[in-house]
Amino acid sequence: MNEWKKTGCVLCAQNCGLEVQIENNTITKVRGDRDNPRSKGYVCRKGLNIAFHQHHDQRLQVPLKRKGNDFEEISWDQAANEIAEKLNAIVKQYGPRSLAYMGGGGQGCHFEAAFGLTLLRSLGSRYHYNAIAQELTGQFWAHGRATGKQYKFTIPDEEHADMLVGIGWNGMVSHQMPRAPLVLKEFSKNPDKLLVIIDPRKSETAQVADIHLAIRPGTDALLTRAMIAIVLREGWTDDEYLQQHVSGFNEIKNWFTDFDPEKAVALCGLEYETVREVCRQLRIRKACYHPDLGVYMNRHSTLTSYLEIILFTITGNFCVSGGNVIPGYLMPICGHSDERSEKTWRTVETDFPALCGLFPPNVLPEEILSMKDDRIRAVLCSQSNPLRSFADTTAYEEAFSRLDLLVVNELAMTETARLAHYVLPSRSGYESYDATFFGWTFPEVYFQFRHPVVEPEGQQLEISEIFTRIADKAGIIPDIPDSLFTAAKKDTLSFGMELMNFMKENPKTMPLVPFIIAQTLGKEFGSVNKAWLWGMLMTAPKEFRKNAERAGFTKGPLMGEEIFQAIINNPGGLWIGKMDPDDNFSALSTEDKKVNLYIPEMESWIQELDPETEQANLEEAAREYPFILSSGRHTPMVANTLMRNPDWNKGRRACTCIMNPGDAATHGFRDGQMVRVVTEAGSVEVELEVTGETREGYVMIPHGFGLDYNDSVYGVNANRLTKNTHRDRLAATPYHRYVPCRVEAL
Ligand SMILES: Nc1nc2c(c(=O)[nH]1)N[C@H]1C(S)=C(S)[C@@H](COP(=O)(O)OP(=O)(O)OC[C@H]3O[C@@H](n4cnc5c(=O)[nH]c(N)nc54)[C@H](O)[C@@H]3O)O[C@H]1N2
Ligand SMILES: Nc1nc2c(c(=O)[nH]1)N[C@H]1C(S)=C(S)[C@@H](COP(=O)(O)OP(=O)(O)OC[C@H]3O[C@@H](n4cnc5c(=O)[nH]c(N)nc54)[C@H](O)[C@@H]3O)O[C@H]1N2
Ligand code: SF4
Ligand SMILES: [Mo]
Repeated sequence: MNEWKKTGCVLCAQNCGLEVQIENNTITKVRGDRDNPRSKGYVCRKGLNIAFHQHHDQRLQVPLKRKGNDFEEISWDQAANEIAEKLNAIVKQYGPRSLAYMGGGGQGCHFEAAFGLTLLRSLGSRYHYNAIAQELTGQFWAHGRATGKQYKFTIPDEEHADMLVGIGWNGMVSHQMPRAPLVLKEFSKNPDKLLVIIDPRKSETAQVADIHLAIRPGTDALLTRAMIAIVLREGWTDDEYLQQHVSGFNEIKNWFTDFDPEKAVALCGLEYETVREVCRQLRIRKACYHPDLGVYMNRHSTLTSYLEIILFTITGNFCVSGGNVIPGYLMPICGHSDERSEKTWRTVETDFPALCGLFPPNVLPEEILSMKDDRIRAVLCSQSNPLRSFADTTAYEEAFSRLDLLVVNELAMTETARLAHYVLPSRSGYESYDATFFGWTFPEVYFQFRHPVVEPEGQQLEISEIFTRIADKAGIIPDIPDSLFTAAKKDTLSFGMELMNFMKENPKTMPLVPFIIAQTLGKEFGSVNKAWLWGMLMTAPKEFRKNAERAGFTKGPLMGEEIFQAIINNPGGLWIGKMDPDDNFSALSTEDKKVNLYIPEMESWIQELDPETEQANLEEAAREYPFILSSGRHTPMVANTLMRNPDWNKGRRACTCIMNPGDAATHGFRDGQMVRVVTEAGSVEVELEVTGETREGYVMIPHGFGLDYNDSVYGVNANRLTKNTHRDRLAATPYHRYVPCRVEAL
């Protein structure tokens, strides 16, 4: 009988545990892995179709170099040599600000990040662009002020909560927490638990909610300000908690007093009494919240994130079991960068700072098209398809075609790859050792290091290996003594000792340690990623080791080795730590170990937010464009741009523009007809689907379509309709859930 091999799904951040069967190097059967401690056997339709992601006609096999409008095959040596030479030349002539790295891993393959970043920094640049900076950076920034570090954001501790508030989140379809549909159904069915969903439409998740607040699109900031005002007015603050665990509350109190919550709630299209009742429940229950793209990709998004933190903190639900908690991890998903510091880099043309160490994809076209000398001229792009994924495809096309150097590390010949000077074939999540750093849990700390389950069929390499080769040719990697190679051949213990000695004698090479490990232990292991797992564990911070000790690993110098072996021996995932379940405050990085609520810069933004001003702003947009478009709807037939072969959706209506029956009747549209959707950025022609899944005035098109597969384009590209300059003032995240549009008959 064919054996089941353990792996994981790489199609969304959950990375559910999977078991697969392989025949002739092909994935033939898939099921959820019941032994996986985090996903416990759960799998969705996408995961079951993972073979469509792994095996398709557009997989890249060999390194390619642009030749006119086509590509020619070249050797890895030539590719690494030429790219290294060009990078050095560009940086020498125009300075380090001319180089950007757009990558770091999408959903399931994050091990390249250490190598891409080390290469970038060795060349002097800090311009790390990443998809996280088009959704999460505003939320992480607000958390950074509250918790002390931007990577110390919180997640809902839904397991111990009796109230879950979903804000702009359709977890029944998009997940975004382990086994989300099962968790949501449990909240829905259990009479002791309360599920509140704030969403303009009756989404799949709103349908199972106890309370659905069908908010007017784009007004979450106003609603949250009103909810804080209600809590203060009614005296529903948790005063003992505030005393003990919170700083800065007195400084912000009066931002909410001279404000009319009744009027605000009415403008949000909601009933005051229902909103008031939700506020009361927040005070008396163990309540947690899950915000998502409905607010991250919307008007006032960073402000909304800040207000949500205030609301859940003053009601005593922050950093406590059953509330929102700082999760544990082996490696945080991003860094911390204080935009108030002179040292933090800002973009040259648009003057946005790094948040969480990341720059927002929304500004990259302007940074490339800038007239300034130190504009961006070279981009290293990995595991990302900006020409379909990021706002304003037209701006991206223009910008990317102006680059002196575009290198794309890809599985497939994508829309972005087609514009590249070099396209480098990399191994997929099923051909390599790799992992996600998205696997947040509380209090247990989870990790899964997947093993390869199929062989690469061409010359594909791990991206970490590709970056190491480029760094080598660029002269970045220091001379490595024979003793290190010899020790690597022996065992990891000897190697560790030898590496420590080397670092002591050559402290300047410390930042290059990923490359040094890649060249030595990586060769021995036949995998740079596997060697880097070892490297990470050897340098894991004190906090991680404390958690590991709580989970039963032995304190002392051999702990890293012990965890390394445990991870390698459990390719299906395991618990590698446990946080203190009774004291999440100890995870705070603020000096006083209190949650800080005072962000002085936000005062004026909050004061702008009154019902009159909001009403005027909302009506202004409506004058020219009667509909609001959600450019991006996560349906079970979308997996970002990770499924290029449309056959996995055969027979389904995968890419339509949905419209409410009332609107269709008013405008004389019928289901199935073609319409033109027009925005400031452009227009697309798309099939109309008339359905009660959306509300009046709100139309939706999924993202992740408009992909070219075997010379046909499937569905429409939602990012022809989005303008990259419509963005959050602080984090520059896009307004994908609030795109004013017109719908015309064809
Ligand atoms: N099937 C599927 N699942 C996925 C993905 C996929 O491609 N396909 N991608 C994954 C990724 S990368 C991500 S980031 C997540 C995203 O996961 P979600 O954020 O849950 O996905 P969305 O479909 O954008 O759902 C957001 C909800 O916000 C609502 N909304 C729109 N406007 C507003 C508003 O003004 N206020 C409020 N409160 N709500 C509003 C929408 O109606 C929608 O129901 O999904 C992940 N899961
Ligand atoms: N208009 C609009 N646009 C959106 C959204 C929206 O709601 N509306 N949602 C956005 C969100 S939330 C996200 S997260 C982004 C994601 O956008 P992207 O960052 O572009 O990520 P993906 O679409 O997941 O994958 C991009 C590419 O990575 C490649 N890839 C996957 N795995 C590997 C690997 O192991 N190695 C290599 N070399 N390549 C690999 C795939 O082949 C694919 O071409 O898109 C977003 N774009
Ligand atoms: S929930 Fe996400 S990780 Fe799990 S099977 Fe579905 S797509 Fe894959
Ligand atoms: Mo995302």
